[in-house]
Amino acid sequence: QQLRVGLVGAGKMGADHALRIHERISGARLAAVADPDLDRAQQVAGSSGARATADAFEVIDDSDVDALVIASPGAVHEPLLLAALERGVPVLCEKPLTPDAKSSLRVVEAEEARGEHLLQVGFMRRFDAEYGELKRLLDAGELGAPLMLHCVHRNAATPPGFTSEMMIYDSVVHEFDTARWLLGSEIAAVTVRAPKSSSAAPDGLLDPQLVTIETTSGALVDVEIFVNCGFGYQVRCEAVGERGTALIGADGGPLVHRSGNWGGSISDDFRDRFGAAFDREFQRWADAAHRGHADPAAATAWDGYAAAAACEAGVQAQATGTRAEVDLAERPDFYIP
Ligand code: ISE
Repeated sequence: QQLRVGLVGAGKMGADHALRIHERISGARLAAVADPDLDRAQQVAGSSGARATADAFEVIDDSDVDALVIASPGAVHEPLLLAALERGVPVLCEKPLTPDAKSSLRVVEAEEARGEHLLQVGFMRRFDAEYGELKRLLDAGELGAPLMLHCVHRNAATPPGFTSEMMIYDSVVHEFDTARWLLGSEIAAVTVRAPKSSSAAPDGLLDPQLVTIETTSGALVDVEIFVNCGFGYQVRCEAVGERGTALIGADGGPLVHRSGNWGGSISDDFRDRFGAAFDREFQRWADAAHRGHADPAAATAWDGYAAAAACEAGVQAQATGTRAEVDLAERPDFYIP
């Protein structure tokens, strides 16, 4: 019996995930697609045989749907997630869980009240082979106690309307999650500074920025976020421990010599750089959803909430130019692994 997946949101990520389910994930098929733009929903449903509708709740309440992928904009996630929890189906929700900490906490509380782990947040880096190896090195103590992470997060260019705040809550949100996950610690405070902006950045965008993250374990994380770097999509992380360091995201792949040049190539966007991670995330999610719950390796609703709280501190630090502390609720036992 194949897992019948309902997809809510048929934009860039939704379309990519539909293709992934259709072509690469075993044991799952696309059963229904919702998007307020019905044409887009129909296009994404395409040849998969899935039904298309403009109404997300029609898909969420559909008894022929066993599990949901939510890939609509974060601003509309809360009511969708609450309805999915009410129905009791497993959900893979693209980041962010919701756009702010308060609404994320309401989702956390609703899941806890239901008493089942049904939600997971699409922080795909947790499924990347190199991030996985770095996590293993840190957990095994092979680098000694972790002291710092040096992170680089670059995009070739921004879509229209991308703001300085989005560089924190849409981009650096990944580093908030990976820092918490790699270091096994919550985020205590955030500081944001910026050099003069690149002349390639759209008017008014503070690009690049330098974000410093303090964890409750006493580690420091620096993040260069540069979203109009021009040359491609690049994500690096170097962990510094008491006895060693490890770097991931260094350039790899074939070294090509051609027409007076040597070198390699670079991904142009995250769907390429993290394609294998998304595939792994989805396959594991589908396997767990068959058993009626979220994948225990994935980011939970609590992780989504903690990332949202860190983003709020980050946006505040950016606006004020001073250090902002993260205001975090107490973690319920339900979310302690
Ligand atoms: C985008 O939403 C992502 O999640 C990408 O991984 C990130 O690199 C980009 O900056 C975000 O806008």
